[in-house]
Amino acid sequence: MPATRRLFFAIDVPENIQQQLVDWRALHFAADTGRPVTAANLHMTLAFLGEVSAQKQQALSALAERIQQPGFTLTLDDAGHWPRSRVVWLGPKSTPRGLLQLASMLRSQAARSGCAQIPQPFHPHITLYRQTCHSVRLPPPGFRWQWQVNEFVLYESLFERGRTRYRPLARWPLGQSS
Ligand code: 2AM
Repeated sequence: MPATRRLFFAIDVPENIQQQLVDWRALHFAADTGRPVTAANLHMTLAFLGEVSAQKQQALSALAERIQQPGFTLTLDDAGHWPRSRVVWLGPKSTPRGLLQLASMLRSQAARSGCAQIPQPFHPHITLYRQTCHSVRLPPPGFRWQWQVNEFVLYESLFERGRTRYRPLARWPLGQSS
């Protein structure tokens, strides 16, 4: 077992929506936009933990287990390009309160446990492309995907045979939506 693992808490994207996003992306972005994130790797990071020991992973999992938060509806109706980090993303125009609360709890638990510096503020997004070209033409508004988020996930980020893969390690349910 490795001494540390690269971990993050996230919300995953339902499989049918992963496929819809990939199909829509192929239609609306130029081929040279950047490196597309594979369908199975699409996710929304809640808290990035960085390299974490098994002991710290256990402690953070025990804290995650105790979180009692309602689920929420997530709508993806906004897109943008961050030239500095060279990513194109999808996200909500309006962030659900449940998402903000969940991310804020996980991020403060991570910070108190001495995990990697958590950037402030939280910008909920799903990365669609990495290593983007300088100028990206974004699709016209009017797109929208929506689903009910009922759980959050602890992922390990692996780099194997030249590819990044995210492996789910644990899942925790959210309560009934308020
Ligand atoms: P990104 O999609 O905006 O690049 C796994 O690497 C996930 O953790 C990705 O969603 C990535 O966000 C996020 N991540 C990676 N390194 C990070 C860092 N140093 N700070 C915050 N988030 C990071």
